[in-house]
Amino acid sequence: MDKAIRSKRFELFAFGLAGFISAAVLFSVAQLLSVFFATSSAPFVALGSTFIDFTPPWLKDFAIATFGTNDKLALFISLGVVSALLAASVGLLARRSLTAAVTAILILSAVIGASVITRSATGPMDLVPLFFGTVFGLGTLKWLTTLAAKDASPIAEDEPATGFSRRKFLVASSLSVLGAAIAAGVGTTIAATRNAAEAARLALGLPAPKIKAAKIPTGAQVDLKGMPQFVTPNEDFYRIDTALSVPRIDPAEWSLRVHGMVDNEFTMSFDELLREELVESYLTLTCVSNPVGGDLVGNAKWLGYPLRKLLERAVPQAGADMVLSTSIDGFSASTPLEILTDDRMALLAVGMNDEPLPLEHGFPVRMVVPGLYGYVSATKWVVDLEVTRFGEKDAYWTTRGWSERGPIKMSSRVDVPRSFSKLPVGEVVFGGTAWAQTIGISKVEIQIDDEPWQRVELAKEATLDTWRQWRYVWKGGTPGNHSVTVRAYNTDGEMQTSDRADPVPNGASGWQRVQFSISDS
Ligand SMILES: Nc1nc2c(c(=O)[nH]1)N[C@H]1C(S)=C(S)[C@@H](COP(=O)(O)O)O[C@H]1N2
Ligand SMILES: [Mo]
Repeated sequence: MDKAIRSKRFELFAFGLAGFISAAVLFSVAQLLSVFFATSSAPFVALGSTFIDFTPPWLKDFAIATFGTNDKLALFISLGVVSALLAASVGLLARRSLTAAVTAILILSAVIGASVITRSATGPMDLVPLFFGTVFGLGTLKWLTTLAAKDASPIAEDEPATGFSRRKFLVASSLSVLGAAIAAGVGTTIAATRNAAEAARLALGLPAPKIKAAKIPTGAQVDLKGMPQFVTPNEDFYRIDTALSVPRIDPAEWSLRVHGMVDNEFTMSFDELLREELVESYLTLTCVSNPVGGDLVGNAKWLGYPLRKLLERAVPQAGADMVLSTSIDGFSASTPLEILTDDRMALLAVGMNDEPLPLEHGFPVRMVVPGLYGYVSATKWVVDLEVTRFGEKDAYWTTRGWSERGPIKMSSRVDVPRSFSKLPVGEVVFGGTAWAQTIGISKVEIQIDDEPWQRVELAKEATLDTWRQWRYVWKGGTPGNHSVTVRAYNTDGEMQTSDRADPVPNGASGWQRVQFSISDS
C-alpha cells in the first residue's frame, strides 16, 4: 500500500483515538474525585439521571420491556457509546483545529455541568470533579494530538522517524488509558462500597428494643416560636467529625474487636450485635467545642446495646481504667472504664430516632455515653475497643491539646429571643434550654438588665440524661436596649459557674447574656 495512504489512515485513527482517550480521562478523573462529593457529581451518574428524567414514558416502557432489570446497564452502555463517538469526532476535529476541539470539549463539559448542577442533591461545589476532569481531559488531548501530528508531519516520510514517533504516540496513549482505567476503577469501587452501605442502611430493619424508652411527657416541649424541638430530628442534628468523606461501611463487613486488658477478647459481627437485647434511651449529646450559648448539642432517642454488658463479657483486668474506642477512619476517644461500667446508659448504638444511624452519624455502629462530651465518648463508625490505661494510651484529641477526660459542664442557653432581636412593645416571652446530663436540672434563673435574679418556669423533665426547656413571661418591657442572662442549677443544688472559659481544653463555661431591644415604632 502507498505509504502516504497508510500514514493518512494512521493519522485519522490516531486523532480519533486521542479524542476517545481524552474523554475517558475526563470521565475517569471526575469519577474518582466524585467520591468526595455528591454521588451525582460523577458525570455518568448525572447524565444518566438527567437522561432518565427526560425519557418519554414510551421509551422507558420499551427499555424496561427489552432490558428488564438491566435497563440501567443498557442506559449506561448507550451513554458510553454516544460519548465515545462524540469524543472520537472531537479528536478528528482537533486535526483541523485544536482550538475548535477545545471549544467543543468546553461546550460538552458545560452540558455535563448543567446536568450535575440540576440534580436535586448537588451544589456548586459538586462541579469540582468535572472541572478537574476537564482540565485533565484537555491536557491529554493536547499531548496526544501533538504526538499524532508529529507522526503525520511530512518528515514522517522518513521511515525510522515515523516508527519512533508512532511508538511515542502509542506509549502516550497506553499510559493515558492506564491512568484513566486506574482512576475509574478506584472511583467505581469506592462508589460501589458507598452505595452498598447506603442500600444496606435502607434495607435494614432494626430489631425492637427489649426495653423501650419512656415516652417524652408532653410538657417537655415549650410551646414558643424559635424554641428547638425537644427531640432533634436526625437531619437537624449537629455533626462534628474529622472525616473528610463520610465512611461508608457495609454492615455485613462490620465487626467490633474488644481486646486489651481483658480476660476474654472477642470480635462481634453486626448480626451478633442485633441479636443482643437492645435498649432504647433518650440522651442529649454535646460537643466540647460548643461555645456558651452555642448549638453543638442535640437530643435523640438511641437504640443500642449497653456497653456495660459488652464489657462484662470481656472481663476487664485489674488496673485497667480506660477504654480506647477507635473508628474505621482512625479517630479515637478515651473513656473512663468506670463510666462505661456504672449504671448509666452508655450504649453501643445502632439506631437514632427510630432509624438506623444516618451515615454521617456513625452508621452502622457508634457509641453514646451520658454525661461525657462527644470527643471522649461518642465514637462514630466504631470498630475497635481496647481496654487499657490512661497512662498508656492517648486519644485523637488528647494529643492535640484537649483534656484526656471530658465530663459535660452544666450549661444553660437562651433560645428566644435571639441576640440583637428587635421586639415590639408588649409582653416578652423568654425561652431556653439547660442541661446537666446524668444529674438533671432543678432550677433555672434569669436576670433581666440589672434586676434581681428570678426563677423561671421549667418544662417537664424527660430523663436526667436529656436537656430541659424553660420559659418566662416578662411584662415589664419598656422601649430601649435590654439584656437577659441565664444560669442553671443541677439536682445536687450546684449552681452553673459564672467563670468564663473557652472550649479548649475541656469545654466552655460562663453565663450566656443575650442583648435585644424593644421599640414602639
Ligand atoms: N469517628 C469519629 N467519631 C466521632 C468524632 C470524629 O471526629 N470521628 N467526633 C466526636 C465528636 S467531637 C462529637 S461532638 C460527636 C458528634 O457526633 P454527631 O456528629 O453525631 O453529632 O462525635 C464524636 N465521634
Ligand atoms: Mo465534639
